[in-house]
Amino acid sequence: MYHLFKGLYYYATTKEEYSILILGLDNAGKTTLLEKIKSIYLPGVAAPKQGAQPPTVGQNMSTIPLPPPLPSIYLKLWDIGGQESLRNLWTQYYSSAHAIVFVVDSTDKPRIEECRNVLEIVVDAEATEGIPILMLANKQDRDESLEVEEIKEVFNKIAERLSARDSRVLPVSALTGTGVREAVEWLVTRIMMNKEYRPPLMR
Ligand code: G3D
Ligand code: MG
Repeated sequence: MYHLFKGLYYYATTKEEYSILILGLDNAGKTTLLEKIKSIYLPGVAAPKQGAQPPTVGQNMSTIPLPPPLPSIYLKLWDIGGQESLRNLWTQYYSSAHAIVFVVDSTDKPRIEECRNVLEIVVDAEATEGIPILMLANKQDRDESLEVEEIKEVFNKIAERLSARDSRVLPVSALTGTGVREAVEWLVTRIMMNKEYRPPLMR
């Protein structure tokens, strides 16, 4: 009897947890995105403001229980610093990640090639094989931003190599929140479709 109750309690209180890595160059908007997602899905968390994000040293992590009507799971979001010196730390997170979000500053045309090269290294890493990759063309609220179609073109070469992979490019503004729910919903659908290949943790 005790074991039955223990089992029932476990099933009633345990949820699947999926880890999502938020990557991209420094200043792309990774921390703003994490803060925005928190403000949408966690009660009482304020939205991020312009001028309020210090450059990320190390990492920010947040675990978010998704509210209905989304599936009852935890998303564990990792925002790891994007400065060149920090990028070699990313690889340590790959094998436990269920999806990767690659944030692009759509207004930073001079660095778009660097962006492409960095993403290429990420998708070529063995430990990211077979997990969904979402590219976000961020800062779409700014007039001078590249259109999502232009960003798609830049990433076309990688996208060809990703053909067998689950990937997508979506326009967002981490600051205003436009497109952020759609991005989270795409991720949730894909990580759950992929759960046989990369199972969630239970907690
Ligand atoms: P990072 O964590 O990738 O390094 P941050 O990037 O989240 O720190 O953001 C870098 C700067 O871009 C910040 O400017 C932030 O407000 C801004 N930013 C992030 N996302 C958006 C967006 O969608 N639209 C606009 N217009 N700005 C954005 P500050 O001035 O705070 O340093
Ligand atoms: Mg940051």
